[in-house]
Amino acid sequence: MIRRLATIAVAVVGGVTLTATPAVQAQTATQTVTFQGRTIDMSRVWATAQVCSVESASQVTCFASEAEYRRTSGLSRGSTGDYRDCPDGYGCIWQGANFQGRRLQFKDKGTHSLSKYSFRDQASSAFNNRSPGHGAFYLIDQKAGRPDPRYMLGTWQYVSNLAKSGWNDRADKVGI
Ligand SMILES: [Ca+2]
Repeated sequence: MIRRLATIAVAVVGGVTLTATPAVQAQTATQTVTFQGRTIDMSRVWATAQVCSVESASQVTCFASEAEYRRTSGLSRGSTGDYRDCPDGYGCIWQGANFQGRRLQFKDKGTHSLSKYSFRDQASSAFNNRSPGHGAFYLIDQKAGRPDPRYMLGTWQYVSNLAKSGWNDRADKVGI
């Protein structure tokens, strides 16, 4: 009889644990974005998106291709396939070196957590396409218990391969 009670108790604990799991996941910082006319969770978007543009915390739009981004945004010039794809007024990071792969770009002032955009420890090249007076674009490596190292890109500065300075797949936040 004692053994049977113990079995029931374990089963109840197991049930509670399973029920609690989705609630814990929901507390993870997420960002909703507009992608192909729908509002979806940022963590799901990179499966098919190529460019995500952060205009503000509440306005993030993603595009399936560079061509779609340029057409939708009314940019007259076609893609160059390099750092110049980063539009005027934005700080951009790319998943690959030489400005290849997925691009995430920021316009509004402040510090932005890259984990919100599923881009933490992913940036391999970057460009600060902001005119003088707008200030620097920073890549920030978050450290516990000591100051966060920063990689600064001045106005119109680009880096084709962050590995050369030890910053490949390292940025946790960006500052703009
Ligand atoms: Ca990091």
